[in-house]
Amino acid sequence: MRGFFDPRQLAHAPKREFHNGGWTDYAEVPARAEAIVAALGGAEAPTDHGEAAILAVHDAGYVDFLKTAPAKWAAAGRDGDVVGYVWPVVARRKIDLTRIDALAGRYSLDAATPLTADTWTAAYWSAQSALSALAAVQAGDRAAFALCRPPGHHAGADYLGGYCHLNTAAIAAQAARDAGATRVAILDIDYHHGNGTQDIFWARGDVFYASVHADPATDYPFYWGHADEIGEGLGEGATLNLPLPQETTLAAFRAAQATALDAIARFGPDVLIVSFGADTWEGDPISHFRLATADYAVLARDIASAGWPVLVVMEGGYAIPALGANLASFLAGF
Ligand code: SP5
Ligand code: ZN
Repeated sequence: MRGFFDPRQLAHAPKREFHNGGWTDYAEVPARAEAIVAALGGAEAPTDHGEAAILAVHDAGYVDFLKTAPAKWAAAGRDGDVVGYVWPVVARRKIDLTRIDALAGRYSLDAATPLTADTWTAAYWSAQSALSALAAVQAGDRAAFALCRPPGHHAGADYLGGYCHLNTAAIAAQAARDAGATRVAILDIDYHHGNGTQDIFWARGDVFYASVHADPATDYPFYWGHADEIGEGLGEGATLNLPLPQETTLAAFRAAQATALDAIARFGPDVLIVSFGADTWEGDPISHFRLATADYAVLARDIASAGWPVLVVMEGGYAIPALGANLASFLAGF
């Protein structure tokens, strides 16, 4: 299977994230991608498909923020990475924001996803890796892999969060639609619910979003991913959430994924995009499921047996010594 990755995706390296009331080392480190590239024995450089496919999903003001916030932060005399500390939760007003702190709150979901001067470039090439892998599938490959790092599924049209800036799965889904696919399905099997992807396609019936994830009652992102979230308007019934308890093992995860695949089969996609996270692994440092390395091949075979063309985009997974083997197991299942 072809795999895509650009070394410029490594440049994004925030120092720390805010978690449990204090600053801690940033978990979404460049070494994650290096471990995966090593396990794959290399990856192809993506083609530059340009910014239009990104702007087909993301708000122009948000994209401008990603590009310019680090310089504004430095101009305000700040050291370190850009991070918000005030969020416009109540009675949001449509007003022009200029202060960097106002922008950082307006365009973010959490304080765990700082921006550096290199974030835009890394996120841009992460999106290009997704678009290049999509092109491989459009050219006839049955499956292709995009080593998207930074990841994407927590990022909405106009906000970052959960280590994500550009929603690579959503960008690929929209690009597939714009290239003529009538129906696109996204299966999200990262440990965390993909709130950004759900949000982007919430009111649309042409992109089906199904997610198997840790119950938001106990896990990030807390506010989204409950079973009663099914979409709205034209999108009613095109969102499917299958939350599972901490300590879940293969049997229950596989059954939930089968439920998702049945729903996707009823939807009838032209192409399937899999948001794959290896943070469901039993030894993941920030997560609490109990999948074993060999389990990923089982899950992948279940997906592949449905027969749709598949684009796999990388999301989370933080146990670096096991990351390459977990990803290799999953891809081998195809
Ligand atoms: C793409 C993805 O998997 N994002 C996950 C975001 C989860 N954020 C909440 C948990 C953060 C825990 N961070 C601990 C860092 C220890 N140094
Ligand atoms: Zn995750």
